[in-house]
Amino acid sequence: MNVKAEPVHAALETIPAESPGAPRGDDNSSLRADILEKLTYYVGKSTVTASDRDWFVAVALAVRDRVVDRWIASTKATYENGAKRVYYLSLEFLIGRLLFDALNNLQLTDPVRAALEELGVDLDRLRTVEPDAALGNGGLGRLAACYMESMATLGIPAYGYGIRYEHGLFRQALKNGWQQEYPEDWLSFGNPWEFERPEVVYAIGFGGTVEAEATSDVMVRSVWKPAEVIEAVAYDTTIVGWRGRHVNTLRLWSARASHPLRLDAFNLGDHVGAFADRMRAESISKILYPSDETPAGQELRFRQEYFFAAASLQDLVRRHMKVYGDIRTLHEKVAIQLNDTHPTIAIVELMRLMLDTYDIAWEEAWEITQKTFSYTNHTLLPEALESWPVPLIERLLPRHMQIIYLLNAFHLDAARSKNPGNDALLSSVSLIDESQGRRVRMGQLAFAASHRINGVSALHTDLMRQTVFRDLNTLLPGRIVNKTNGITFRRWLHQANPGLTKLLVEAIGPKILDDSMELEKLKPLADDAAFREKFLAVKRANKVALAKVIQEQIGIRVDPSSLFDVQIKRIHEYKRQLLNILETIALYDAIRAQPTRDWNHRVKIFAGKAAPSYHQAKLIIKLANDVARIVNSDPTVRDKLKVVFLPNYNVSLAEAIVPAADLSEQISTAGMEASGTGNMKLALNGALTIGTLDGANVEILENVGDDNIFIFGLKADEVEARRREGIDGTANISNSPILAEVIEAVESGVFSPGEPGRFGSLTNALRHHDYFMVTADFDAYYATQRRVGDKWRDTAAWGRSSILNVAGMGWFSSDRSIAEYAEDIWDVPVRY
Ligand code: NBX
Ligand code: IMP
Repeated sequence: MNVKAEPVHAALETIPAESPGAPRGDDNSSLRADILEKLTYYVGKSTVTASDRDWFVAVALAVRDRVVDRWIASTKATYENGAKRVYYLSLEFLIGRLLFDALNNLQLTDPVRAALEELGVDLDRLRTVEPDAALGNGGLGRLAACYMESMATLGIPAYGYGIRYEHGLFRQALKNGWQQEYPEDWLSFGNPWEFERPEVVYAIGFGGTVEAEATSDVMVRSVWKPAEVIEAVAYDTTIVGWRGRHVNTLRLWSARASHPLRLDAFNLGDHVGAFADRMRAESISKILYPSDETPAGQELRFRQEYFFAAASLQDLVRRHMKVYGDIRTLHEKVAIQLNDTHPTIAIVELMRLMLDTYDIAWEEAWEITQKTFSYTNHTLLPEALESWPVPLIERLLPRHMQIIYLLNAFHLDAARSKNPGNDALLSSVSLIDESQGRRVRMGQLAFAASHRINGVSALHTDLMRQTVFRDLNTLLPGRIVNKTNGITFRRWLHQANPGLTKLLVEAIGPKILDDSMELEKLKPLADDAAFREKFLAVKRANKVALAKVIQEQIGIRVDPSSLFDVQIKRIHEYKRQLLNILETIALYDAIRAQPTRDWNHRVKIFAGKAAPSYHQAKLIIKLANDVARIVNSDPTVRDKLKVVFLPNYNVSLAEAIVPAADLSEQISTAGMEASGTGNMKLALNGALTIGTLDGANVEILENVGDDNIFIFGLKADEVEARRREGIDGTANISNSPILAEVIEAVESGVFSPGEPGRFGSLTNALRHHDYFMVTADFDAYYATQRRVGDKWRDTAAWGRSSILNVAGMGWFSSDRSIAEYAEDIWDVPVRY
């Protein structure tokens, strides 16, 4: 960050005197000396032989030392003041790079840059050698990362718990326009941020039997005797809050065999077989499941879920018992947030620990559980709601299955007595689905065990109440609350867009660095022509930088004065990249029909990964690339239209694209995108949104005003009504000459010469099974894109709207979201 951020408001708190390490200086010469020391004695290289990666490690270690002082102080303070702790359980943390997070939040960017300059090393080059920690699929995982940063910023004693996947989300390459997946290897050169904790290790059982043991003449306790035991080893990463005020822990678990090799087999000469158990155990933390929105459904995935839930619970219960010595006070000192249903088995694990280890009576155990847990729902798509076959749970976790049966019996009894004779309600709230083999519904279980269940945008929360959780909401009213998502401005404004941040600080003062609502002060400047010039100059510089990335990555030259029209997110039918591609083709047809008209110049920028087994999504990627090839090589089109698909979308690529976007495509079928967070990042960086009334777009509209956003298309209730009428697209297509021509072009092989049938499954779905309402929304989308084009011609009007977007986005800070969770769900204080 180039911003000179004087800590005028919240001055850095001094590190407590009893801080164990020698205090490390933040001046250039101390930093330079420390970096050199790390390079020499930890990396083992001289300045002559050091590679960029060596320098990166040396810098990371020098910065990490400065974090650790604060980390130990924060942890100690939490112990000393008996504060309630928040545990954020998530199977995904999509963190990205950490160097600039730490530098920026400790205000060390400029001193480290200067120290390195004296050593002849460029900090920005080092930045790019850090691999992304891609331990997540998309929005859900990135949200967890933003929330960790905000919890530290707000001084909430919080732990993130997850899995230390050896391989994060796959690397995407494009081969002839087809997605290819390659394993991701972020740990191959080591990870300077993590602390291995070989002494923090828990036994995790699987399989086996449950036996009844008499504990007295009248009491019997269940004892689970697992057949297989795996070890969970902790790895800690520090999470630094803004201005280094507070530092939290992200604790990720790695799986290890309890017996690394079978000596008997080894001695008999079976050198490979001797390691078989080890391989099997370690497979649990090998790889992140790359499917989002559809549950993976495999046994290994369920083992991952239990592995990390059980390790996390043992760890937090140990910590609680160490300090308070009484499991009955758990809910007073601990709040556990479930990031979607993936960690739901933790609920049953806590019940098991209380019943079988601590001899707590059922009623009381269940009360403590409900007061401790809360659950965030991220999707309503029925196919995305997680459920596990009863026989699988019975086999892997026999004691847990018994507890689930008991929970369900009590739960259904309560439901029956409140709603006698209502069988439909009973089967809808049941924890066990009987419709397709018996399966445990993790959403229902998470709901029943939580005092709060939250949606991630206002619309999504309303739809939760009306659809998936309608009956549960009647049975257990008042638990559903809305906590609209947010993003951390430290990463998505200060770090990603230093140019804009600097301008904002100059224009409205440094307070914006601490209080996102200060951005409102920008509003009057939208009408100030001189400010608009400066603002657009920053955007222009960011676009030049992105154009360079595009040229380097895929060899396509784009004109930075074009409108950069951006759709970056996972590839999904409901997100409707296809709608965008069809409009691109329509625009291409129009340009070819009248090549000499005074067209706006546009660059359509796509990026995103498809789940490896998601056929239609992969075909959409291929279509985007085929359209790109034809359009980009058509001499009649030239700079009027370029289509770009950037491979391997990840957090770091997002940080390059977001500040350079003019138009943000948020065009999901209404009712299907729970919130979206990319929409917030793009608007915060001055992109105007073209979008449906879906997810948090609704709240973006409210905050930026309807003159500064392009809303189109069916609303959620209209989508539902249309679907009831049928989802054949034939009439929509025949009523839209433009769309008809576009689909015919695709079907006739214009973009797939020699293979006209290539996109048949996409076009057939459009014609006869248009569940995602692409044909129904096409004309509205096309017309709205023309309004976008008209506005773009009026630079002053565009600049004004762009500024008003930035000005209106303060509410979308994850500090606001987390403050709401703290107050309404966790009951913990926040410190600004
Ligand atoms: O969570 C996303 C939603 O689609 C977004 O609308 C929302 O903004 C975001 C944060 O609330 N969901 C998501 O990213 N889901 C997954 O990545 C996912 C991963 C694994 C899985 C199911 C869903 N089994
Ligand atoms: P844990 O909370 O037991 O996982 O320990 C994590 C870190 O917290 C330890 O390495 C200590 O630095 C610190 N810590 C643990 N127990 C105490 C305590 O009782 N007082 C202050 N700090 C503690």
